[in-house]
Amino acid sequence: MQSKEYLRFKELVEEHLLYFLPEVDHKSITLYESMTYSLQAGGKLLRPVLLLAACDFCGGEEKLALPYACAIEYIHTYSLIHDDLPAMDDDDLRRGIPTNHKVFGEAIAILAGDGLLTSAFEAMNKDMLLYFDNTEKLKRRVRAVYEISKGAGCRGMIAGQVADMETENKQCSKELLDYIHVNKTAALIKAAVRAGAHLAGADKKTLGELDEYAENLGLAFQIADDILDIDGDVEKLGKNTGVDLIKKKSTYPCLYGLEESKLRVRELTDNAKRVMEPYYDNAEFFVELAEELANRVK
Ligand code: GRG
Repeated sequence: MQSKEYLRFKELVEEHLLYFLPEVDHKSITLYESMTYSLQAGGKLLRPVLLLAACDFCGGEEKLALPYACAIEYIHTYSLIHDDLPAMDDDDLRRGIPTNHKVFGEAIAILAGDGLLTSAFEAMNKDMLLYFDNTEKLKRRVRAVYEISKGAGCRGMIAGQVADMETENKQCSKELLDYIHVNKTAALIKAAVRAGAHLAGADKKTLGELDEYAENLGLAFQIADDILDIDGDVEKLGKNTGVDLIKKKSTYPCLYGLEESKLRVRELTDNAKRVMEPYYDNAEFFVELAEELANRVK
């Protein structure tokens, strides 16, 4: 993502990503190394950037949203570490480098994921402690934490992951595939914009529009990711093995084919843009981001 605004938010997150992690005892240095290894592996920081952008869009100071932005990246990173484990996807590479369990071993990778997940809530709670005497500001923060917990939890990302795992090697209905995408991917993306909007005290209408934007963006993002995965697997494993591997997974290209998947990415992207376009210049970031993400699979 190359837009100036994206890079500015991304830089802000990069500068603070370690700052909100709890200090660890020197005896836990391996744990800390393992957590920061994955955190600093060069992710796009899409979710924290969206959180900051939503807060900014709704008139909030982006600085106030930083602990929550970093927290959502801790949660996202934990989910990737766990997803790569032998018990799940058993992947060797993530973000272009060896996966956490390949470097630190399975036990430490599990604990690093746990450490990142709990650190997210520690960071957000530590920030909330500063606002005990200001009910309005505290309420906004409590709402943000609620959104993030819901998106990451068993009514969101974890539910999607379980459904995804349970359909592996099985026929998956289109309805179930949508359920997986909405929960596994779109839920945390939606949580990011909703949390950012709440922190700025957004009204219901704006919240609803951001929500619709994020759901369309999240779905388009997942389908695009699955399309990109096909190219990656085929390149890595050769055409036959690559295509066989793809068939084991519940993905949009597998059910609908490549061309229809690309059309669906376009349709969802247009939906996302249409929600934000009435805001003209104020929503430039959101419109450009949707377009940039879709262009990855044009
Ligand atoms: C293990 C609880 C648990 C959940 C796992 C996130 C997830 C759920 C699985 C990862 C596999 C996957 C393809 C998920 C879909 C979401 C997605 C496209 C993740 C990758 O997000 P990016 O592209 O990654 O934002 P970077 O590395 O840029 O942060």
